[in-house]
Amino acid sequence: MQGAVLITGATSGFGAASARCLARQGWPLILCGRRLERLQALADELSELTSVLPLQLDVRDAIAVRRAIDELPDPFSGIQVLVNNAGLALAPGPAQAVELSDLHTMIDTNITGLVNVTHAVLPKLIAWGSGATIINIGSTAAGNPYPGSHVYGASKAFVQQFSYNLRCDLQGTGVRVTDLAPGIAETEFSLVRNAGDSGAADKVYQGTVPLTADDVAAQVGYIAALPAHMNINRLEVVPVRQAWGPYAIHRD
Ligand code: NDP
Ligand code: 8X3
Repeated sequence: MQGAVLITGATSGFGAASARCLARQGWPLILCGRRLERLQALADELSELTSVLPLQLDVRDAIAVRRAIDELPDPFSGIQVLVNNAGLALAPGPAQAVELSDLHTMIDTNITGLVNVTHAVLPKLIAWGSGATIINIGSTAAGNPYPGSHVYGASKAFVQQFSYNLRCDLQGTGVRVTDLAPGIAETEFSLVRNAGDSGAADKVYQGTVPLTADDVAAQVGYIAALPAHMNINRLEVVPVRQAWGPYAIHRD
């Protein structure tokens, strides 16, 4: 029997693609995000494949998150898989030049929001036991510093270490935890990061072959369906065209 999958950030990008992938695998889906119309449209699209609950939720609101999780109706109350995907980058300039409020929004969403949802869902995952899974969407930015990554990359380093630390606490419960860390992927991510400037967003992907949302969703589907005795601690996935650069040396 498959329990429900709760996906945060299902209105776009990896989250929406993961919903489509997991629906094809027959998982009941709880689709979360702030834009209810998009959630409703996706739920309508997938309703022939599986049962879907659209759930308008801002992950930054701990009280609303707790209430929504505690009040889930059947058949969605038994959660087997949590996909902590909601997140964003803002303010691509240097840390010393950007608005403090943008830095706070990244911390509130990528760190506090992810912790809010995890803490609310953990009792259900532990109750499910063997075969339950948390998939946290991290990033190559967690361990790969670059200009303008400041709080974004640091928030993904938190996601990586939190994932590892959770594994220690969940030892013996059967609940698995994976930090799924993609590299450059074409979604609405760059449009959000560049405050709606589509020219700047398009430039990020120009002349290269980035990952697609479906590429990342396929990894989510793979991890969710692993045999219950296996745990992938971290899965870093990048396009062939993406590799590391040298240290930047400042010279006089
Ligand atoms: P998108 O911008 O396409 O999707 C982001 C999703 O996050 C949206 O569904 C959005 O929904 C949701 N979201 C943002 N803020 C909140 C909030 N406060 N509460 C609830 N949901 C929220 O980007 P991606 O699909 O690319 O990003 C998904 C994840 O992947 C993020 O964590 C991102 O950091 C990570 N990532 C992205 C990479 C890339 O190159 N694209 C690479 C590596 C990691 P809504 O606005 O409706 O609330
Ligand atoms: C998003 C990928 O390269 O913009 O996490 O940091 S990158």
